[in-house]
Amino acid sequence: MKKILLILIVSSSLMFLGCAFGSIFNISDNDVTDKSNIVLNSSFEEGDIDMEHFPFNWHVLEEQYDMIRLDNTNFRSGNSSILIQNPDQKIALVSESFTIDPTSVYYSRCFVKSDSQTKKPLTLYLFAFNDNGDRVNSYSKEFYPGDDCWSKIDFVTGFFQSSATTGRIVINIPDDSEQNFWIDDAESYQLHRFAFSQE
Ligand SMILES: [Ca+2]
Repeated sequence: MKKILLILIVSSSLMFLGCAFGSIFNISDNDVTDKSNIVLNSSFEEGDIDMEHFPFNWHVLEEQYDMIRLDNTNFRSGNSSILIQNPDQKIALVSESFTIDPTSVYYSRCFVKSDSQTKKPLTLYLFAFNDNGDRVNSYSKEFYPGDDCWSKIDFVTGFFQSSATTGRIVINIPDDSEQNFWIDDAESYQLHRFAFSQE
């Protein structure tokens, strides 16, 4: 009973704070090698490079469309990444939705690169929604890209609200018109399920 109570207390705290809990579960790249990434077009390989077109299965506000395109000269995996050119406003890059099991632990990550050290952070989010489309969980992590190399942002999440059924990855790019930003391999993996007492 004490164990169940402890789980409930930790669960309530994390839901309230809406934070990730990497300190509880230490996840490495090896933990996802036999798992399936659930984010569609996570490597930004699907789209029309010749038309400098937007990648399939990702969304952005219509007025920001022209600042974003696929790039086949800079990529971390495959043959392309997404390039955000000299953004003079904040841009939210939103994935297609995917199914969430609220009793599972998820590992999410993306890789980012910029021309030089940034003063404003780029933020990776995992949002969970219920069947009505209401956001019921929000997890995030900030990162300051720099040094003209690919860097990883990642976090582990769990203890979702029981009503959570779908999720989306969102990448917030800062307004910094002196920078180009590249993003590749924006992924999420379902790792483990929690066991719950049936009493
Ligand atoms: Ca790629």
